[in-house]
Amino acid sequence: MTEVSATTPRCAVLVGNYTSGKTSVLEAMLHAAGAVERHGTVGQKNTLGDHSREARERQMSVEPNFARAEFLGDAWSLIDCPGSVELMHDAKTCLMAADVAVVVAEPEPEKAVTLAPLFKFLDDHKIPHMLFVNKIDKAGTSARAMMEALQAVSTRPLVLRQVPIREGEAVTGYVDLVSERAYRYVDGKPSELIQMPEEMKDREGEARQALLESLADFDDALLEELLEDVVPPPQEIYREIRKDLQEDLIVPVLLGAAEKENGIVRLWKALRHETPGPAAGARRLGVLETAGVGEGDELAALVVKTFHQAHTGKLNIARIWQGRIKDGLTVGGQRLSGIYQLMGGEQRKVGEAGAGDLVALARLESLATGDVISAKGKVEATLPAWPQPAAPVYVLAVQPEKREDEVKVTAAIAKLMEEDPSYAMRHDEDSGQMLLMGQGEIHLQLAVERLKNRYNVAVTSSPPQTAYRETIRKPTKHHTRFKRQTGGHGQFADIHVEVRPQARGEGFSFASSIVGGAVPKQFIPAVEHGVREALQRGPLGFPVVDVAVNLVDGQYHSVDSSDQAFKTAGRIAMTEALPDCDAVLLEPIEQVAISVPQSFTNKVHSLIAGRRGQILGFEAKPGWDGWDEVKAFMPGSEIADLIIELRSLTLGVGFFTHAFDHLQELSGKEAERVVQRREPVT
Ligand SMILES: Nc1nc2c(ncn2[C@@H]2O[C@H](COP(=O)(O)OP(=O)(O)OP(=O)(O)O)[C@@H](O)[C@H]2O)c(=O)[nH]1
Ligand SMILES: [Mg+2]
Repeated sequence: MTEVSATTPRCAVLVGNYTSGKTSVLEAMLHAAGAVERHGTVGQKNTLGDHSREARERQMSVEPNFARAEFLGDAWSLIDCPGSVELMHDAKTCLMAADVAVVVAEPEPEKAVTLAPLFKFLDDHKIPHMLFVNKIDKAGTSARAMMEALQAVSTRPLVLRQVPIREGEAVTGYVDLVSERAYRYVDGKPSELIQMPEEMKDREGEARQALLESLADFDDALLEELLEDVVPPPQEIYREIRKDLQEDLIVPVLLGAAEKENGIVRLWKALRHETPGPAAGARRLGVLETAGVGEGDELAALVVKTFHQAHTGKLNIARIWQGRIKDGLTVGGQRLSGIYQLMGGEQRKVGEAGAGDLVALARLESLATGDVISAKGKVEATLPAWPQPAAPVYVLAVQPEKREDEVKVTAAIAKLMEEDPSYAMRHDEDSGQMLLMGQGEIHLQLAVERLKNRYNVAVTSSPPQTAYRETIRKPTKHHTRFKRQTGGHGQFADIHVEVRPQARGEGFSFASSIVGGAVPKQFIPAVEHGVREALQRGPLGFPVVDVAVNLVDGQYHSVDSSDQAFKTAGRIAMTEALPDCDAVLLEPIEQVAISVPQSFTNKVHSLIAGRRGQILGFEAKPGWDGWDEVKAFMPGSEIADLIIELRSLTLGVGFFTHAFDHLQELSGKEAERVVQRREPVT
């Protein structure tokens, strides 16, 4: 591991769409900086990142990877975030530690749209970011088409800083548009300076002009120079780029191929020269105000990720924005004794950490992601712009394989939720099921695997039950006499009830029009109790709603009548009466709002139609340039796996929210299927 340098450490966070190559870029950066000896690859499962079992098995990042490196004397923390949209919450909270974000993208123009939600997040939070277009080694497309597609999803102007040099199909190097120098890629090593190829000159001149014009939009002096045909010196251009990046006015774009380490030293140098120090990030986040300290040396730190580890307990990853943190600090009633630097799966104990550093704080139980720490310990307030987890879009009913594990499962899921608040858990009263909710199939599979691997509890999972109801369409009158003679006291209750349907949503109501004490007052609540019990499961097998019951007459016996007898009579009366009332199934209808880039809106219309939905309308999504929001009513049963189809239709970027709206009659084949699937009473 490299030693920490004297300069203030900075933090770069690698983000981008799924499999764009972030973990590969991390590996290449670490190798180029000499922080790891061997350049591992994701395919060979020997990268520093993705060391967890779940990540290696999938060959994808399933949690952020943390590493440190020193490049040309500067200390850096690097965070490589998972790219899957289902794991986006981790990326968002880790971005709260960033001095700069490096968006790792792919060159194919059609993939650009997948970056839209991420760009929006970066833009909304004003996080300085650059774009590293990876996999340039297999790029068939022109840089121009690629830039156009990427620009369409970024509100900030993208500024291309390199043009690729091609030999036939292959990209063999690049021209740096600021220094106007040409380089040839050398795999696994820094690029070699070469003579600028003659045929590149026109293209280079054009691209350089575009770069200067973008910068001139934010600087009058530069604009004047351009108008007067004065060529600005490279130093001035670098200065402008640095200033504009730091103010989040532009997005510099660099090219490369992580697996071959092409373009990586260039990326490092851009980061080195242009990334602001932690004071800027602290201002952007308002972290000092939240910590209640002024600018200076007083401690202000922010927890951006929490891990629960089976043996070592809780680990909180914190960025120190200002001041120093030392062992011995009391946080939430506990004494801090364990500050670690992280290098992939390796942890190195250090007694303290200073401004700019990113460290793991061990065994502080009361601390969690989003917490701000000052010298007084954990601060009550949270950051104003702290990212909120997305509402769950996918649900599974989970059941421990061993019944006695129920408490263990609940406790373990609570830990998973602390690590990633975009999980949720709920006990469904209706079905008695424990529902685990999250951001998609992978997200929930991961939870199930982690329960097993880390907490040693095995659960089975199944799709959740839909909360069907039933109601009646016809009124009826019913007479029940309940009479039993068993030794000593007998039981006697006699009632006449009228049952009638109510309007949708009115629920259940019970009344009594008994006169003259045919059923004594004290027994009437027992009748209602019995009626309610019977309504828990109607003739179709589901809870009965929107029914009015009136107790109109009855008889009692001075010795044998009791609460129990009248309750039983109430239940029997309903069980016998309901089959005469033309029962009908009710299915929950939810209002959904589906958000997609406009090019996918038509697909969403057919998606809704295919799921028995009813479109209510669509409009441009506020705050989302080029996106629509389609509103529709959709049956609850169709929402369970909606996200899977929606993502597969929209390259993964579509998302939705939903809320119960009303119950609606369901008949025909669909209703028959539901009734048949209903488990028999046991
Ligand atoms: N051709 C080519 N393939 C690459 C390059 N960099 C990464 N890959 C491949 O792209 C795939 C994904 O690489 P990762 O580094 O795991 O991508 P990631 O962005 O970390 O993926 P997630 O974290 O799962 O989102 C792997 O199969 C890599 O081998 C590159 O420069 N060129
Ligand atoms: Mg990765």
